[in-house]
Amino acid sequence: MTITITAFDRSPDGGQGLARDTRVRWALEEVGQPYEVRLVSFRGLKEPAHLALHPFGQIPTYEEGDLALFETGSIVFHIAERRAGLLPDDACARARAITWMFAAINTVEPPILELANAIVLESDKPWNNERLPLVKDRVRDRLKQLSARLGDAPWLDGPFSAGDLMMVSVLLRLRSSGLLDEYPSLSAYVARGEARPAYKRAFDAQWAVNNRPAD
Ligand code: GTB
Repeated sequence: MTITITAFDRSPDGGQGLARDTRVRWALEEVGQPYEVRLVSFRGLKEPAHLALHPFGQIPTYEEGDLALFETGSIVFHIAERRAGLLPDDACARARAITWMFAAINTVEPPILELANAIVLESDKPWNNERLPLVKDRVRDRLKQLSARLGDAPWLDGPFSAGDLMMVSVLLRLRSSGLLDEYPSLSAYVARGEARPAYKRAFDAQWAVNNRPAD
């Protein structure tokens, strides 16, 4: 059955891979599942046809036959559950990998999004200079804890899993802030993720869309 995801018609990052369709593309590439992409404009996101798929008017979405999903955590979990390659067979190891998926989006991603908002949306606010260091320190707290848990291991819990895919995807958003460089083991962890052939295919696919000639 054909799988169709949605992505920005033109991502504001110009193809740096930071929009969240990249993590879904990556998961599909890891399990060797071909997919199609429907590009949506910012206006299209808020139109009824897209809102029927995504109540919050965002990308990405995932369609497979009668099934329509939104939320990257749910989409990546769905892909990982149904095809081999992203979750271990052992029940306990599988539960731990799923726990890391939740940790990525529930515990690590929120302060990173807070930082992105502080930098992109709040830089002109009179209180931003005072608040920004606090927001950065909240990100550092999480990075320190994550780095301590990762230690010298290549991945968070045994072989690469959907937990690592989500965690690396979340951490990638930090690169331009320089904060990741303060934690060399996490920088190396993210680099290992980016070096995976499946990530490269996902990145290249979204890059090509975002750098195609103007219509
Ligand atoms: N929790 C949802 C999920 O994980 O699926 C969040 C989805 C989401 O935030 N989607 C964003 C969106 O559609 C795109 S990824 N925004 C449009 C809107 O809300 O109207 C967020 C994103 C966008 C752009 C960059 N960038 O250019 O650097 C990075 C991340």
